[in-house]
Amino acid sequence: MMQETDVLNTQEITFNDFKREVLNDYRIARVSRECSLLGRREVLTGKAKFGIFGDGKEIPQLAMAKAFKVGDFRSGYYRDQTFMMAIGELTAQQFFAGLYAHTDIKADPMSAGRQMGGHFATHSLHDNGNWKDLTKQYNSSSDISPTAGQMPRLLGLAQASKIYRNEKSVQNNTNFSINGNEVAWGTIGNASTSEGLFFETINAAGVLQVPMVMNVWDDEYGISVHAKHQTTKESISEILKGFQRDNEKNGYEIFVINGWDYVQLVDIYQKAAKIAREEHVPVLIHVKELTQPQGHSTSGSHERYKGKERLKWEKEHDCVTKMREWILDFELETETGDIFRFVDSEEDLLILEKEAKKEVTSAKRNAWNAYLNEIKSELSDAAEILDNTANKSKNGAFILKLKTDLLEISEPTRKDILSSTRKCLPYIKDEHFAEKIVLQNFIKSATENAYQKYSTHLTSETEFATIEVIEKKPIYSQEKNLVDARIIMRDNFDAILKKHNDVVIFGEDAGFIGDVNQGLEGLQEKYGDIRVSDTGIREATIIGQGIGLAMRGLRPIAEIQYLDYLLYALQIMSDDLATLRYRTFGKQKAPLIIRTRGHRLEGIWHAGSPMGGIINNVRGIHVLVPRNMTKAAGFYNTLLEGDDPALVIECLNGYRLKEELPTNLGDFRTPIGVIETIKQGTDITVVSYGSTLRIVEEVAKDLNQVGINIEIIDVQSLLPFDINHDCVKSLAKTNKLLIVDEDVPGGASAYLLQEIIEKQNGYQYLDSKPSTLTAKDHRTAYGTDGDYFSKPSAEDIFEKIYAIMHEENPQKFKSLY
Ligand SMILES: Cc1ncc(C[n+]2csc(CCOP(=O)(O)OP(=O)(O)O)c2C)c(N)n1
Ligand SMILES: [Mg+2]
Repeated sequence: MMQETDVLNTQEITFNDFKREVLNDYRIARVSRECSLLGRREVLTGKAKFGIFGDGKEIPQLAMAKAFKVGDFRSGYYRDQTFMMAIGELTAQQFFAGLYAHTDIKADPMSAGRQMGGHFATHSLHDNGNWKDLTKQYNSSSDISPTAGQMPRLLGLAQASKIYRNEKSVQNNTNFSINGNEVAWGTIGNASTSEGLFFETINAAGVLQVPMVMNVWDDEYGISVHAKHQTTKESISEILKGFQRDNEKNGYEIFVINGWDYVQLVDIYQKAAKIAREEHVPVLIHVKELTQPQGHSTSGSHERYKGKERLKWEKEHDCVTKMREWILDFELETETGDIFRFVDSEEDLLILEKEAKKEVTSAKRNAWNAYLNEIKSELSDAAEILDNTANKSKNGAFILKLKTDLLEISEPTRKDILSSTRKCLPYIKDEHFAEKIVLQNFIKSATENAYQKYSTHLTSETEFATIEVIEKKPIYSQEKNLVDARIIMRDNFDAILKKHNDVVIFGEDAGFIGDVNQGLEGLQEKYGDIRVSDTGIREATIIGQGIGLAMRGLRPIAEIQYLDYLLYALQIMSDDLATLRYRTFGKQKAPLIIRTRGHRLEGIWHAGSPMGGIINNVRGIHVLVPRNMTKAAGFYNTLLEGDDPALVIECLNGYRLKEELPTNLGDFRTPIGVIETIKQGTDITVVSYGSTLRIVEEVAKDLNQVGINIEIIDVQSLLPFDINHDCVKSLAKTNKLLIVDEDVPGGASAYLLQEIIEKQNGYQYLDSKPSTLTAKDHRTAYGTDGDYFSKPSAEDIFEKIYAIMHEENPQKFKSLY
């Protein structure tokens, strides 16, 4: 039997634990608040460029952190510093290092100074590019600035748990999941829920029934714009009520809570986590009555647009103030009449608050010193070199001025250092002395250092870099086995699904019917509806799904039904997928493969080949344009050996053409960044890709008839393009260049021209003007004639090449017109 005294002791211990936790939470909130207050000052005094902080949102984040477990993922936005601090993934010093853009990944683990402060991340990868054990750490996918841009990826992060729990083939991937118990936590501001991406994600997560907890931090504003202009009924939970699950239908669990109510928040977050984690049901938590004590960001002041009443209300409802009041008022009386309190008097809290302030002040100082020390040492080297150069130069007075101006800058940057030293070079261009070489070397090495800091990790630089994957040619059996090309796709995907347990393929019509062109025919039946699945019509979140799944160790192949509709997904590819590795300094990756089909068909929205638009937007993603299905299948095989994201565009009019079926399906590999010369020739180099290649090949025969022997190069890979610089070797032979594609004028053809003429120095070999032949500026009109008069035809190509030859030798090639 338990004695009465034991009960008391137990209670006492329990209460002490509780008290410790509450006071620790309050301390974190205070530290976070002090960071926001001091952070704003750092921006306003010019030490940092821009500040956007988490003040006014502290308390719900403490509750979220308590419910957040190792293995879980966050996909959130710039208000979440308190959460990151509460899970132990952000210190005050790191917070300031990010604000100052300290380029050392150890100082600013969020992005090595590449992102604005307030964009949070954890490290999923070791330095060598291998995955860490994500089930043993707290995970935050790296934030992006476009509002609601964090939503699509959240869907995939949540869906990964569902796949790991239900799909046997991946249950050995223990670095990523323990029985699918991980919850993906989204955070978003109230105003950003107006974005389509939010609604698309909400709907898709409800359909998929994934363990996602969506948190809306509602402060009634989006910068200066009030909720009445943002949200119907001014309430996101009100309008999403129809998503509430009931006894008959799946849906969401929806909670509404005030953001200053610590006790309720802790309770609700525990409930929400349990529902999502155990039942795999998505949850919406609408956290209302939050505030912005310092306004939206350092770019303006909220007194301009909030009335006195609102400002007063915000002061009273500041969640940290409210928690403080609660701590002071708290009294628990036991049955025996004992009274428990968190603090004896306000004095205790004042001490805690003072300590928090002191901690942040010194963290700020340390971060600034660490940041500045690196620059200072570079600065003193530069000053010394300028001094020595001045001593030797007849323009010494000008150079000394550069030096003194540099030393007078109160917060010097690398830009100042390089700018001063580079400005010195013209002063000494005609002089020769040893110090000049020292200066030149200083500039070279500073530039190389800057490259490492600001320009690396665009694509994988690890041993898994796709560009390093070795080519393997298709092997054919002795008897020629010609098949419809879509069979090659299908059988290769079959081989892929068999070989790679972690591959999942999904898209509109990709599951049950095996895609609109039957490239996945029968594979859902064979591998189950988790590995080959249908999705709703929602391109942006199909990509987001892929990004999230890839970030949790799966190898998704996300299908966008037609290239024309990729534009719906292009924003998320550009802002999120393409920048992920870069913006985390190589600490996160999403090797997502995007499969689509396009180029030549007929119709304004059924013929697009907007390659220039795409390649200009997705640097960081490989863009591959195979001319046939064997090449395409080989690309998928290559990509699965590497760890870069890629877009593969199959030729829509190629599925029914005959190709020979290789025997090494799933194994042969098309190399990335390598062109293929598909016809040798001597007179002109014609560079093309995708569906126009076949027309060029046809035309080559007609040109032969008139004595013109063209060399045809298949680009195959637009990003990266021709890493071995093979095109220029062809130009050295033919001295003439024509680029043919079906993009708009100045689209991908202009890019190819720049690569070949400028980067590969092709201009040196040219005897005539380098040319492009593209589609018209407008989109492709419908029907055979629409196509003929919109896109380059066989006759257009023939005449263009003939005209180039005519210009060179009018006698031999008489004018056609
Ligand atoms: C796509 C996009 N549009 C506009 C912006 C500029 N912007 C940044 S934050 C913001 C307001 C967001 O308000 P809300 O979602 O309520 O978040 P809060 O800052 O209030 O927490 C806007 C318009 C942006 N970053 N991205
Ligand atoms: Mg808001």
